[in-house]
Amino acid sequence: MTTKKVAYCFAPDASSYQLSETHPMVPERVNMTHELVQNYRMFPRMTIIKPHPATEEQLKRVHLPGYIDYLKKVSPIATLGLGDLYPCLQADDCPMFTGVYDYSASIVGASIACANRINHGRSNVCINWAGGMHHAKRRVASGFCYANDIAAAILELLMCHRRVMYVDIDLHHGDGVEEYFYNTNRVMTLSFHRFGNNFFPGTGAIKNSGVGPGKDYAINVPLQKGIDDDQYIYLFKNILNKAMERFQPEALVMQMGADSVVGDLLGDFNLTNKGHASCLENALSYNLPTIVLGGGGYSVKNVARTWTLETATILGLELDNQLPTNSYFGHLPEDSTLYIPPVKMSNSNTNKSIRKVLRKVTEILDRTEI
Ligand code: ZL4
Ligand code: CA
Ligand code: ZN
Repeated sequence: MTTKKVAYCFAPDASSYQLSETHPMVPERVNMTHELVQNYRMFPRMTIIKPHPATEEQLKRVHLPGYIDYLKKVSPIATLGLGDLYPCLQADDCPMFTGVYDYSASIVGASIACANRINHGRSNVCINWAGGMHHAKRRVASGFCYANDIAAAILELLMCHRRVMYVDIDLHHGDGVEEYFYNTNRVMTLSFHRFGNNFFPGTGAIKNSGVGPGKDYAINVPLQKGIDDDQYIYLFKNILNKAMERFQPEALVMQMGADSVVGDLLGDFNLTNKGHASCLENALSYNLPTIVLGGGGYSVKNVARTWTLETATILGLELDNQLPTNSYFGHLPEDSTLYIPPVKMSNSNTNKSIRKVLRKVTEILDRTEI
C-alpha cells in the first residue's frame, strides 16, 4: 500500500458536551479515541488540524435559517436534558442542551475543514471522528443528530469534484444524507443498515433508490440482526466494487458509525472491529480522495477501539492488541485489548438472504448510468 497524506481534524469543543445525563450518545468517546490514537504514537504520522466552527452562513447552506436561528437562540439558556419542547427537536432522542449550537457548529466546521483539505489536494484522507451525523434534516434534528456535517462536506466537495460517493456503514440508515441528494446524479449514497420491524429510522428499503435525475443513485442494503464478518464483508466488497464501476466517483465520504460492531448498546450485529475496519481498508483501496467520519456507537470503549484501529488502517499501520496506558480503560483483562471478538448469537441473515440482497442491489446498479 502506498502511504497516504492523512489529516486528522479534532475539535475539542465538539466532544466536551453532554446531550443529557443519561443519553446513549456520549461525545466523550471522541476524546477516548483521541487519547488511544495519541498513545499508540500515531500523531507524528498525520497532520493534526484544529478546525474552526462552521459559520452561521455555512450552517444555513444545509439547514432552514429559522432552525439554525432557533438552535442559536435557545443554546445558552437550555438546561441539561430539559427544554426539549420545540418541534424541531425530537424529545428524548434530540434533547435541547446548553451549547447545542456550538456543539453542532464545531462538528460541521470539522467536516467542512476535511472537505477543504481534499479540495486543495493537501491531503488524500481526512478524518473527523466527531462527524457523521447522518440523520439531521434541513428543518429538523433527528436520531441524536442536530446538524448534518456530512451534507455540508459533500456540498463543499461538489465544488471541485464532478461525482461524490457516500458510503455509510453505521447500523442505522443514512436517511438524512440520502434525502439531501435523493434527486441528483452527482452524489451516490450507499447505506448498509439494520432494517425491518420498525427499526429506526424505518427508511432504507432497496426499492427506494432515488428520484428524477437521482434515480438509481441511492443504494440501500437492508440487513437483519446477527450479521457476521463474512457476510458483511462479502456484501460490502461486491456492492462497493459494482457501485464504483458504474458511478466512477472523484471523491469518497465514509461514515464509520461503530454501532454496527458487535456488543453495541443499541445494536445487534456480530461484526468485529477488524471486520468493520476491513470495509474501510477496501474502500481506501480505490485511492480516491476520502473523508472519513464517525457516526453512531454506544458502547463507548468499543467505539474508541474501533476508530483507533481504523485510524491505523488509514495510516497503513498494524497495532499491538495490548492497549497503551490511558486514562479511560481499567486494568481488567477484557479492558486491556484492542480487538473485539465475535460472540455466539443467532443470525437472522442466511447466506441465501445475503445473496438475494446482493442480486437485488446489483439489478439497480446495472441501471445506474453516468
Ligand atoms: C435514548 O436511555 O427509535 C434517549 C434513546 C435518552 C435517556 C433517558 C430517556 C429514556 C435509547 C434511545 C427514554 C428514551 C426513549 N435516553 C427513546 C422512536 C423512539 C422515540 C425515543 O447512530 N425513544 C425513536 C434513534 C432511535 C427511536 C437512534 C441513531 C443515531 C445514529 C447516528 C439514533 N430512536 C424510540 C426511542 C435513553 C435512550 C435510550 C434510542 N433511540 C435507541 N434508538 C433510538 O445513526 C449518530
Ligand atoms: Ca448505515
Ligand atoms: Zn447508528
